[in-house]
Amino acid sequence: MNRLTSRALVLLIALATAGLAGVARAQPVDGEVTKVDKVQHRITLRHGPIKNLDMPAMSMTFRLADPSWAERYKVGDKVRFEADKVDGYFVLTKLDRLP
Ligand SMILES: [Cu+2]
Repeated sequence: MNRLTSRALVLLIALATAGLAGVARAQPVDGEVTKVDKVQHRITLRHGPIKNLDMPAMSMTFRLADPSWAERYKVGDKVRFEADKVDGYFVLTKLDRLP
């Protein structure tokens, strides 16, 4: 393999890898807290489209990566979050309150 071909191949592999990772990686999404369940540690959000979960805007309930979020967030909070599917459940993996 000549040098140019091998460099092109490396670039192609890098692009393909980045593309695959991009599909699966969670991205920040904006939402609003509409319900907090402090007993079961769930938060319901009205949220925008979640690309990594192939999900349109909707209202739905999430499990929490950090149960203490159920104490720290309240109805009406505007949030920016990341979500993933873990063991068949939709889970908030990152959660921040927007000003
Ligand atoms: Cu949803």
